[in-house]
Amino acid sequence: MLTREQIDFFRENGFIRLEQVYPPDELRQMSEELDYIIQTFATWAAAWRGPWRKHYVKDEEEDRKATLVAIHEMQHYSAAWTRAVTKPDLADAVAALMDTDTLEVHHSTLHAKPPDVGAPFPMHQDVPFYEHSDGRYMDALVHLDDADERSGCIKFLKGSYRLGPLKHILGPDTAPHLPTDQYRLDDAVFVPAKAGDVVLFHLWTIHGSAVNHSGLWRRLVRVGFRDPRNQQVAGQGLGRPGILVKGVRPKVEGMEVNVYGNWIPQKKA
Ligand SMILES: O=C(O)CCC(=O)C(=O)O
Repeated sequence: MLTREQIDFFRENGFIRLEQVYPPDELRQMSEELDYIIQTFATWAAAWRGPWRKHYVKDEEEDRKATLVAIHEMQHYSAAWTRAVTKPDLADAVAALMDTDTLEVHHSTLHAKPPDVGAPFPMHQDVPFYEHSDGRYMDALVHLDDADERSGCIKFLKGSYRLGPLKHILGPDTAPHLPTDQYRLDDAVFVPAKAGDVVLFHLWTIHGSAVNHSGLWRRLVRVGFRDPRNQQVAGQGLGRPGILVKGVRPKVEGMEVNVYGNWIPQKKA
């Protein structure tokens, strides 16, 4: 269980690192099966693009080489990952921070930065990727490798979740991001973590990360959790019910399950 200090830290800052959520034996299996997924199914051309990137790389060569390996829904490829995303201790911690009695897994996404060339992420909130009606949503970054400033660990703007959902720069040629002159990676605090640690943050916490200059892999898997009462408006996983990891699914007014088991707005009588 979380301490009062941990809950207060999260409320103040909008993020928190939990140490050693996954013990070495579980982590070893997650790591091996993740490598299998990376080699067999993942896309190696997933680096986020856009004009913002020139503020995040040192020169054209670094920009050209920037690489991100990504794939969604690790639990569709590996039983170790099904256990990882539904881990009761993690669900309890997220539910305590969200102050809810019911919690649903919304998605999982791999972000693996290869040695030396791992791509940067612009400052952004995750809300443009999976817009929800309110703030009862948290992301968990499950660390497979030690990550520090040199390997492009996650960085947050402290307390920024209190700004609420912000308007992002969007478009066909760019990943969603916030204006680079107003929201700077240099102003963010970096949160180094060890393999087995989990970094939790609120859906509205502004974050980003730098190029991996370390010579080592920086693999992490983001797992999104929501209160099932918080209805999705748009984006990744829209209409797809997730696995319940705490409590029971409450009946949500205005939504019904269709014949295929997907959530759809209830038809007006
Ligand atoms: O993997 C990273 O460094 C950034 C992750 C991120 O921006 C996200 O999960 O939304």
